Amino acid sequence: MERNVETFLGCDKTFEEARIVVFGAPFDSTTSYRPGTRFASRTMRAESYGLESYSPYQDLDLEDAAVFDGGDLELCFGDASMALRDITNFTAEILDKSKLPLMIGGEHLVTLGAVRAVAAKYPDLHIIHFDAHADLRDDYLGAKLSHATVLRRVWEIVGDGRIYQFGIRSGERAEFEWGRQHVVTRRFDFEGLEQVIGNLKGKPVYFTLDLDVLDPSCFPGTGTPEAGGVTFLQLLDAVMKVGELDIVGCDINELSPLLDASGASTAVALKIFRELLLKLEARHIR
Ligand SMILES: [Mn+2]
Repeated sequence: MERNVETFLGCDKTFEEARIVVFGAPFDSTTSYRPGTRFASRTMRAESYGLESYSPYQDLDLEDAAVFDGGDLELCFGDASMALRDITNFTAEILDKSKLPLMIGGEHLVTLGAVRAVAAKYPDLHIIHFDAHADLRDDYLGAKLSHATVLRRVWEIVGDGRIYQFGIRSGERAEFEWGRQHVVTRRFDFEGLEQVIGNLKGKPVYFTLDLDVLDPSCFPGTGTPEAGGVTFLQLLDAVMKVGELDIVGCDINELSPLLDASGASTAVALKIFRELLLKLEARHIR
């Protein structure tokens, strides 16, 4: 007999064999509205068996991919700094072995922990950010560490002109004004993504996907839903384009299973997760 431990569907290679390491960062303590994203990774792991491992979009199968499931981190809920430190250390361990980290949030703040490690290895790092929210506040109710400030903190690491945002349709006027000087923001949709992809060819890119970029009609299971989002197929198309780049780290965040009574949002998140994994592995398994 072997130990019967559940992994994400098709993510059952050993750490040594794997090129990609998936792990959960179940943290939601700074969530400004409705919490619950701490349950996303465990729910996605269990529900992943509702999907096929084969993708008819890409004609690729997760069974052929070299992916290790590192499980969920045990993070301190009461202290964002400590939680981020543990995410950074875990991400650095993956990068040290020349593997690609794919983190499942959690709220969006968890991205900062991963980016700290990835930027330390890749100083020329660029960020592609899909989201409904700008996340560029300097503080949220006085807190510097919040899911509403995460891209501002990331900007402090990577600097001007390195962050490319798409789908943004919510934020304070001041965030948008600040953003015009420091980041590249495409409001509402993915127009201009091809040009950005062209400009970033050959550069190390971190991809952070806040699932609330999707319209609440197809993705209601999130803490701060924003009407006017993109469709599943628009997001899939955009993710396929981003996957052409030299992705050195990525995350999918902000699914809140408690707000997903039907389970449909979890299924949407999982399909994007499967397709992203396969796209990142495509050059190795074709
Ligand atoms: Mn968001």
